[in-house]
Amino acid sequence: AITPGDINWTNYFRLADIYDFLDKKAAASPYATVVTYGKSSEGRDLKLIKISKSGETRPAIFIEANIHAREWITNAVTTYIINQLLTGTLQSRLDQFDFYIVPVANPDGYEYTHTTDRAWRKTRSQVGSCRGADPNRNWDYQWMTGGSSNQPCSDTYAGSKAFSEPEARLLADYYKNIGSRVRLYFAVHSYSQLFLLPFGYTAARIPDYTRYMQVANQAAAALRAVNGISFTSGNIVDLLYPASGGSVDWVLGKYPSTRLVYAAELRDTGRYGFNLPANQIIPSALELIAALNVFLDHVRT
Ligand code: ING
Ligand code: ZN
Repeated sequence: AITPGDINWTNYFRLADIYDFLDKKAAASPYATVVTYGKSSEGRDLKLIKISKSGETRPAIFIEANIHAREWITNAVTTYIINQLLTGTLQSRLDQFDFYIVPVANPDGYEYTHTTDRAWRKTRSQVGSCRGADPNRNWDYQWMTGGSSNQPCSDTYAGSKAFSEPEARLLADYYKNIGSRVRLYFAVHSYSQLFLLPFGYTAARIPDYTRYMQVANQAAAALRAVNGISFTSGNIVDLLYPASGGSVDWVLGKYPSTRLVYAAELRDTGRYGFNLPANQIIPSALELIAALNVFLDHVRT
């Protein structure tokens, strides 16, 4: 058995181990603090780690992972990034930015994928005879305007109303404290190897489409240079499907001056899908960090 908190990047870990890792990293750093920003439907803590050398005055970077329960690779690469920020290759970024990182945005769903159903996507709130809403269809911006379901049993159920799910609502409530300082919002999903540009609710291009595409393509080139993996960049509706009520839509809709707002779909393209073998965590993290460095350089000034 592995001691709680002693996570590594050659295995996937339960929520308690991930939260213990956050606590231990924060205890060991003068710059890191674990924030409990609320409780999930089933009463689990919702946690993020805040890393700031500036007293929270610098431009900020927000990384959200595992809002969908089955997308395990997303928490693994995110804890890897946290570790590199505090004790590794990303430490110098703390002289430029404050970081706010949520490794598991949907802890009830994540635990359910370990105990009961590996393919679970949603939260675990009770809605009549079915459980859960899609926390990436539940945000209060153009909610239920396309690509989401009003059927509680659907995997893309938007919820009974906008922000019915505490996992989405409380993350947004926390975000309001810092949103005006955030320069990059990065929502991490899997799988399909994509850099996705808002919006999900409409096929219309954002005013900054050209710049967003240039930066995403540059990030994809940097990512590919690490292990030869190809990511494609484009609008959510062009590359996937209409999807309203996502976090990136809310962030860009409410904070239009945010310099970059992307969602990523990590490895792979379907061979393993959500069940990406753990020996791909480190290569996935290293290539994502190459892309992240492009995004960070872009929002630096
Ligand atoms: N894909 C995302 C989904 O929620 C997405 C794509 C991202 C849609 C951001 C809207 C906004 O469907 C996965 N794999 O979950
Ligand atoms: Zn997802």
